[in-house]
Amino acid sequence: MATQLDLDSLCINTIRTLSIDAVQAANSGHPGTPMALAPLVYTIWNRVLRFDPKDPIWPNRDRFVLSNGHASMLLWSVLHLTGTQAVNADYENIGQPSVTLDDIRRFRQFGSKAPGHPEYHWVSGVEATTGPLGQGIATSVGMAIAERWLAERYNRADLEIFRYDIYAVCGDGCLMEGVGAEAASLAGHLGLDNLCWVYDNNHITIEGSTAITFTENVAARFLAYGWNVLHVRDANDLDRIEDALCVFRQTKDRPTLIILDSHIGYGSPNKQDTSAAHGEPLGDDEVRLVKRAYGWPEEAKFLVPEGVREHFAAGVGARGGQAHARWNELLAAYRAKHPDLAAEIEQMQRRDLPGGWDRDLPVFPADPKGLAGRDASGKVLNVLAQNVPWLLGGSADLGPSNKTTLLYKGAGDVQAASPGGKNLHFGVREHAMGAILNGLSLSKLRPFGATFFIFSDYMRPAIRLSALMELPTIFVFTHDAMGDGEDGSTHQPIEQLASMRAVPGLTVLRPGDANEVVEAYRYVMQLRHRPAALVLSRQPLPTLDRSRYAAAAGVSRGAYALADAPGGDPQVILIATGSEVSLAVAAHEKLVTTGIRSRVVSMPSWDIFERETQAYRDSVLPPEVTARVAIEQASTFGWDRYVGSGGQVIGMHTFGASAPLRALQQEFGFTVDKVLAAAQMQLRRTQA
Ligand SMILES: Cc1ncc(C[n+]2csc(CCOP(=O)(O)OP(=O)(O)O)c2C)c(N)n1
Ligand SMILES: [Mg+2]
Repeated sequence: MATQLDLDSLCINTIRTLSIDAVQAANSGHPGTPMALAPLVYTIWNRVLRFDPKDPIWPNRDRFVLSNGHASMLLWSVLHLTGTQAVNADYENIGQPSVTLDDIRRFRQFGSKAPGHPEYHWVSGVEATTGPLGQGIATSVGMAIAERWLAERYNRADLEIFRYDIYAVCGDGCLMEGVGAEAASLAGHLGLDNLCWVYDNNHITIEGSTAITFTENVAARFLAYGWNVLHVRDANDLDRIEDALCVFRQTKDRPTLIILDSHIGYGSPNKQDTSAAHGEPLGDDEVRLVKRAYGWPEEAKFLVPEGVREHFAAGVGARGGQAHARWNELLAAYRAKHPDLAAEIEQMQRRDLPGGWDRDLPVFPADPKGLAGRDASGKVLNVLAQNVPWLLGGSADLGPSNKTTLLYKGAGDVQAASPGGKNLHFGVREHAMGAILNGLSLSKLRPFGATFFIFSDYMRPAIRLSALMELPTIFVFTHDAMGDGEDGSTHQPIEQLASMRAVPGLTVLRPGDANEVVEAYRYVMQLRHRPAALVLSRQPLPTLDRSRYAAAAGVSRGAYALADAPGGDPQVILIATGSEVSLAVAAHEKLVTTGIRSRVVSMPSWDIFERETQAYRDSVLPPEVTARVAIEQASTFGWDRYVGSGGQVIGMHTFGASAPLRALQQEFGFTVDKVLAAAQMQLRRTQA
C-alpha cells in the first residue's frame, strides 16, 4: 500500500517524465520548467483547485492560467492525468478526454491536443492562450475583475453562486514584460484578493542567468503595488506551497504573489540550473540519468504508473466534483428564488444575448452637419449597456474623448469597493487593458475597451490573442484618421487599419455615419466567437439621408451599394470607408449631374464582405466595372484587391501632419475635386 508521500512523488514524477518524454519525442519544447514546477502544479491542482474534470467549463471553477506557456507540458500532463473532458464550441461535453496519452506522445505535432503552447478553444481545460510572455498574468487580472463583478451582481444572502479564485503561474519573462507590470498595478489598486500569481524564481531565462538583465527587487515592487508577497524557498516542499496557497485564500483586500525559488531542470545532473534546460530536449543519455535520479525506470517512456490517475481522481476529481454538485443544488435554489437572474447567468454562459438587447437603439435623422462616430458610439453603448446587464467596459484614461463612459443613472464605476460597476477605468495602460478585456471575455462577460486608434499598437498582442482565442472582445478605437488634426502625426493612424485587417478572425469596422455606427454595433453584439475593432471618427460626419441612399443595414454585409445613378448600371465605382464615405457621396452627386453613372460603395468592413457570397460581392462590385477609386485616410496597403491593378487609391503614403483638419484634407488630397479627377481618369482609362 503506497503512502501519501509515495503517491505525491509518484504523481509529480509522472508529470516530470511525461514532460521530458514528450519534449524528447518532439525533439523540441521546454523540459526544464515542467521538471521544476511539477510539485507546484501538482499541489495547486490536487490539493487546492476547485475544478471539475468532468465539466471543465463549470462557471464557478477556480481558474488556472499557465502564463509561462512554454511550460505547456505541465498543463497537458495534468489535463491528461485528471481525465479532464473535452467540450465543443457550443459548450457541450463531447464525451472524450481533452488530452489523451497519444496527444502527449504527439506533443507539438499537427492536430495534437498537446500543442506547443496552451491554446484556449483548441484544448478544453486551457483557460487562456499563453506563450507571449506576460499575457497570461495580465489576462488573469481580467478574470479576477470578472469574478468580483459576477459575485457582486448575482450573489444573494446564502446563495453564493460565484466565489472562485484565479491562479496564474509565471516566470521571469512574464515579470520582465511591461504588460505584467501594468496589470499588477491595476490589480493592486483594485485589491483583487481572489488573484494569486506564483512566480517561478529560477534566475534563468534563455540567455542565461537573470544576473545579466533582471536584478530588481521583485518582492519590493509588488509590495509597492499593494500586493501581499510570500516567499517559498523550496519548490519541492509541497506543504510550504500549500501553506502559502492557504495564506492567499485567507488574505483580504490584496492580491497575492508567491515567490517560489526553484531549480530549472530539477534532477538533471548536467543541466539543472542552466538555460540549457529551458528550451531543448535533454538528450537520451541525460534523460536516463534524470530518470535514475527520480527513481524512475530508465527505459520507460510515457509511463503513467498505477495509482496516479486514481490519486488525481481522489484529489481534484473528488473535490471539484463535490463542489460542482453542491453548486448545482445552490443554482437550483437560486433559480427558484431569482429566476430572472438565473436565466441571465445561463444566457451569459452560452454567449447568448438577452431578449430586447437591441431595444431603443437610436435612429439618427439626416443631418448635413452630422455627428462624430465616437458620439454615435457613446449613445449606442449607453443603450446597449442598459439592455445587456453583462456588457461593461471603459477606456485607457480617454473615456471623455472616446465617449465610452456609461452615463446613465446607476451605471457606476468598478472600484475596489464597488466591483459591480459598469465603467472600468484602466488607467493609461492600453496593453494590460487588452489582456484584461480578454480575461473578462473568457469569464463570459461582454467587455469593451477604448483608446485612440493610434494606440491600438500598444495593445496589439492582446488583440491578436483575442482573435486566436475566438473571443467576442470589443475594441473601440476613436480618432481614426487625420480628424484630430492639430495633434499631428504622432496621433494620426496610418498603417493601423491595414494591420488590424491583417489579423485573421478580427472583424474590423469603420462606419461612415451615425447610422452605420448603430448597425456596426448591432452586428458586433451578435458575434459569439470573434473579436471586433470599431474604428470611429473624432470629427462630425454628415448623417446621410437614408430615404435617398441605401439603408445602413447594409453594414451587416461588410459593403453595400450606398448610392447609384438613376437606373444603376455603374460606369465607375467609388469605394470609401468611415469619414471618406460622405466625400465619395459628394463626388458622386457631381458626377451624376454631368451624366456619369457612378456608384458609391460604403465598405465599413473588408472581412465581413469577404465572407459574403461571390454573387453578393459581384452585385456590389460588378467585375466588368473596372473604373474604380478607393478613398480612405490611411495607408493604401491592400486596396488594390478592390480597385484592381488599374484602379486608383486616394490614401496616405506618408505620415500625417499637425494642422487643422481642413488643411490636412487639402494637403493630402481628400477633396471632392481630387475624387472627381480620379474618377474621370478611371473612365478615360477604361474607355480608351
Ligand atoms: C513576449 C515574448 N517574448 C519572448 C518570448 C520567447 N521566450 C520564450 S521563453 C523565454 C524565456 C523566459 O524565461 P522565464 O520566463 O524565466 O522562463 P524559464 O526559462 O525560467 O522557464 C523567452 C524569451 C516569448 N515567448 N514571449
Ligand atoms: Mg526563469
